[in-house]
Amino acid sequence: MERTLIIIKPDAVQRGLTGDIIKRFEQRGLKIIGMKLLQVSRELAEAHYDAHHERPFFAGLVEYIISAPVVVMALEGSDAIAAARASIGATKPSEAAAGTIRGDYGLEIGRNLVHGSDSVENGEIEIANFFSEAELCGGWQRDVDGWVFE
Ligand code: D4T
Repeated sequence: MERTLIIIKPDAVQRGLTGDIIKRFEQRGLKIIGMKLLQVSRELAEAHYDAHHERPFFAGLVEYIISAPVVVMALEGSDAIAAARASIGATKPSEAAAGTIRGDYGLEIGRNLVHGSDSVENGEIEIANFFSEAELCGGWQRDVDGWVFE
């Protein structure tokens, strides 16, 4: 089982898309093991996007992610990293396939609605950055698991 951090970004929360986005991941079969609404601090935003520190869009990206509340989720499932990123769609929403979150709701890269971890290692790191151990329900038994996982 893999874990991924999903961030429903400020534009998606402001546009009232939170419920739809959560529903898509749930219906895919990914199991929610942590979820909360929060306003991201500048410090946390800079840590989360540290890989992009030198990029010209870094400052704008940080301002965007701290500009309004986000909903963060820790999701668990087989191939959770790839499955979530496939559901999210290409980074540039105008190029994202129809049926993906970005392809259905977005146009611009700086308003791309959702984040999903890009590797198993980063998933673990990002979840630890956003959730304390006490906030995660890692071991809960979901009754439908046998109908989702072989
Ligand atoms: P995130 O990390 O938000 O899930 O996005 P991706 O994994 O799909 O894309 P990324 O890491 O390459 O980019 C992180 C974040 O930076 C924004 N961005 C990116 C931007 O505003 N301008 C740009 O030119 C690029 C490449 C969008 C996503």
